[in-house]
Amino acid sequence: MAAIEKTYSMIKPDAVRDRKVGEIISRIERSGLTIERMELAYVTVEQADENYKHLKDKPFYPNLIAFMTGGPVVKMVISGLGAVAKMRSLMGATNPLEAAPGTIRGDFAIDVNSNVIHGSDSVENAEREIKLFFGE
Ligand code: IDP
Ligand code: MG
Repeated sequence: MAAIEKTYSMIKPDAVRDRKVGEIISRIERSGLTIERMELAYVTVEQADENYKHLKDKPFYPNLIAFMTGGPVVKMVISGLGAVAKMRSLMGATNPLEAAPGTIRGDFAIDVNSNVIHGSDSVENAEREIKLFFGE
């Protein structure tokens, strides 16, 4: 039985630039999840480093940090039954080439370098990311 939990998500700079915010938010709401907090803001280099520290050794890491700090994102705290897994399934696979049609990445993203949306992968990481991006 799924519990009510919180997750952290952000609409990435590519999707904000391309005016996809409204469509993405309506999918989240339509799924039954609740947007508890939402803010348009720039991610700092420090926040991007912390959020993606598991990828520090990857060749694409410098590009990832530049991409994530290169324009505003929409930061969100989202709550609901099984919110972490539900957001991950709404988002689709990390690589948009593998993301199913009907998922956010499957429908809006072109390649893995700019894949439209972030979502926490566990309840523990969600708590950490909410503190990192909303500061509490
Ligand atoms: P996730 O965003 O689905 O949780 P992670 O493996 O945590 O996937 O990777 C974080 C982010 O790093 C991805 O969303 C994507 O922006 C970027 N990324 C992951 N793998 C690649 C890659 O192979 N090339 C370029 N960017 C990547
Ligand atoms: Mg991840």
